Amino acid sequence: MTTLATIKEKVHAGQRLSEDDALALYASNDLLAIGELAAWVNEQKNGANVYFNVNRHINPTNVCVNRCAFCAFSRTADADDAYTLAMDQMVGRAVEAVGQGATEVHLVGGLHPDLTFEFYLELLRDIRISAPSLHIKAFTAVEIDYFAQISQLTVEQVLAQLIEAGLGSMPGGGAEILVEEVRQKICPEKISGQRWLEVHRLAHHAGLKTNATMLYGHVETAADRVRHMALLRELQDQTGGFQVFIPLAWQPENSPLKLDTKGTSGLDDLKTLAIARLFLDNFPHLKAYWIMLGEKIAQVALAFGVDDLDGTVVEEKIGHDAGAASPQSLTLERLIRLIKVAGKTPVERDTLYNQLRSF
Ligand code: V47
Ligand code: SF4
Repeated sequence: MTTLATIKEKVHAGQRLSEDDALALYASNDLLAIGELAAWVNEQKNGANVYFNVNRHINPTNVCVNRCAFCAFSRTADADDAYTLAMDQMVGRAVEAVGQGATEVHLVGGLHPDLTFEFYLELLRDIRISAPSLHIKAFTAVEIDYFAQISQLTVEQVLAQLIEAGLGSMPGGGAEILVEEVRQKICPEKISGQRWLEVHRLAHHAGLKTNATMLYGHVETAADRVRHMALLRELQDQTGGFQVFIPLAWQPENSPLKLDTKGTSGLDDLKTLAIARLFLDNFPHLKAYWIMLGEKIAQVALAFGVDDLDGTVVEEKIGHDAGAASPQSLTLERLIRLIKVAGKTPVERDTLYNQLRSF
């Protein structure tokens, strides 16, 4: 029988936790003990630093050929509120972001049936020319795979052309839960979990750093979450290309998936973050994405093993279309205050976790 005491011993001895250990943590009600252990591990890795960046999200289009059941963002091309931004609108937003101190643009969107791969290459080139100081973090593994399909290129070739055009790193979206039975229920049209991992493996081989997410709080079990994290940990052992793990609390409004939930509980959010910190021993960073968690839980998460709060964001659609109650943007001052009040050191980072300034 795995007990919290034996897990604690293992963690203090630097031993890796098993999937059974992680399940035992999920079964435990001792949230504070789990959090304290996760905070200790985080302290060894990151000291008192809490990272954030100044960034701006741009979602080129909400038109998507997939119909993921949990998603309230995607539209069919003929829907009244379908949109596709023009090239100059997107470049304009990137330039505006630089004026507001941003160092990163986060670019992800739907799988549009008519936009070409060339359109996306041009978008990267134009942003690079007009806003050369911005790091472009763009396109989930799902989009990369789609570009390969529509251009009849291999994923390796797609990545090489994107990098040449200005791609700096990849965000962690599209992972959902990597377990196939869960994907069949929530996103049957999406690439498989194995394909998601393969695209990230190829991105790491191409020299890109990438992030990894986990969408939780829908039909998945604790065992599915732990399997998901085990698959990420395995790939990270092989490539070392992941920077940060980001659990995404599912926002349940306006999507086709109707479940008897008003969203994840604060307890589940904190436990999930803490377990991730303990289980993913080879991930340097753990992000509490305040957009989905809300500012308050994200702040409390800083005492549960979290060392990153994402960024200022500006104009978030994916969570807000699904009812997220958080604001669309946080100012630099507010992020700094949130972190300071928690007794930590706010550190502005760039996308690749280089420290820019601390406060
Ligand atoms: O892949 C979709 C998720 C992801 C909902 O890498 C939802 O730094 C909650 O991946 N409720 C896209 N989540 C967002 C994403 C992300 C966000 C911030 C930072 C980074 C990073 C990545 O959002 C999708 C999907 O898993 N999602 N619908 C929803 N209703
Ligand atoms: Fe499309 Fe992404 Fe929404 Fe799925 S989650 S429907 S792939 S936009």
